[in-house]
Amino acid sequence: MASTPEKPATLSWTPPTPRSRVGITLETYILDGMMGSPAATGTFTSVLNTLSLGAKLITAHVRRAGLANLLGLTGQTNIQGEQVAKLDEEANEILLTVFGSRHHCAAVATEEMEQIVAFPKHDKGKYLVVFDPLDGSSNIDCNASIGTIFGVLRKAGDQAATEGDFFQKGRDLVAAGYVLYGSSTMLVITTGKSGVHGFTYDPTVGEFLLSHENIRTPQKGNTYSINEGNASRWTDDVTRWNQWIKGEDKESGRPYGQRYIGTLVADAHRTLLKGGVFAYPADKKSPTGKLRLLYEANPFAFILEAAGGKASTGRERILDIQPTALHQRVPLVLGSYEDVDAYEQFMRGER
Ligand code: AHM
Ligand code: MG
Repeated sequence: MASTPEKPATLSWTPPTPRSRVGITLETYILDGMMGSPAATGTFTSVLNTLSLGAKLITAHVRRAGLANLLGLTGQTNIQGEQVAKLDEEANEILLTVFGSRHHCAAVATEEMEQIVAFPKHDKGKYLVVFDPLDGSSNIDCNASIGTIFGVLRKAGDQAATEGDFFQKGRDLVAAGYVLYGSSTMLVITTGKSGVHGFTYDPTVGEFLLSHENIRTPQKGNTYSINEGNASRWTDDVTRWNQWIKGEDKESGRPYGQRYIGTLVADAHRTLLKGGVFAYPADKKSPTGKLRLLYEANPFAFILEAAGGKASTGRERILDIQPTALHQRVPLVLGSYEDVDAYEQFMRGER
């Protein structure tokens, strides 16, 4: 008589290798404390989960924009004097709604509104959030990549939040990240020392899944990213750097190739992954630069530094700047450590 094979008492399971960690969602990652942040209390986790919810809701709108009459302009201009696109407004409303309905965030500052928005009854909330709800507005109508940028700051005390509470240096951010609505939607986040991690959205299950663990920016790249149409407005030092980076020199890998999308999230994301340098310098038209310190430059500087790269105005570290206004602009140069270093040498007149 054939004997029945004995069933093992336990089944063994080996955790998947990093490349196949398909079961790790953003929520799990945050909850497990794998980001190793000492600030990862329940409320901090809740802020990050709220951001994730906001990103899912915005991605749903972005993906349907052409069908849901969400392309085009609202006819309004924002406080920066820029035309407001319908998706700008939608994305802003979504983030105000998700943060306004949780108690952990006392107030937010957004590119779309002149003043901060403090949430009544959330005075005891321990966090402040800054965001550019929809970056790259000029790219919406042509189906090119757009994004959302965010930063999380701590709030001291139990009193109602004021604008001054937001004037913290970028190095004091407790978390920063962005969402890129590209060929897929990706959320990249860091709490600083915990490293930079990327999650790709799977629309079939409605989750952000870990796809890029511990992103490191190459020490040196081979592309530069700048709006070359502004060349006639540049200062001499920027012009000299630009000519140098396009010059022929086999040893240093020049000329660099040029890549420019015109959406900071997309240009900085490519630079983060592949290395090289992105620059939006001050020029004759924008004497203090175009990009905004609180919700564009600081989050990206925080991310690039956490990934081993560098971010500066060309003359000083972005994360050391003391903000004095909510919508303050700064020149921004970010990317591979060596490439940003070379740019700074031109600004100091050393090259
Ligand atoms: P936005 O936040 O209103 O979309 O503007 C910021 C954008 C950045 O995404 C991008 O880096 C820059 O403006 C592009 O500016 P330009 O069109 O002058 O090259
Ligand atoms: Mg922007």
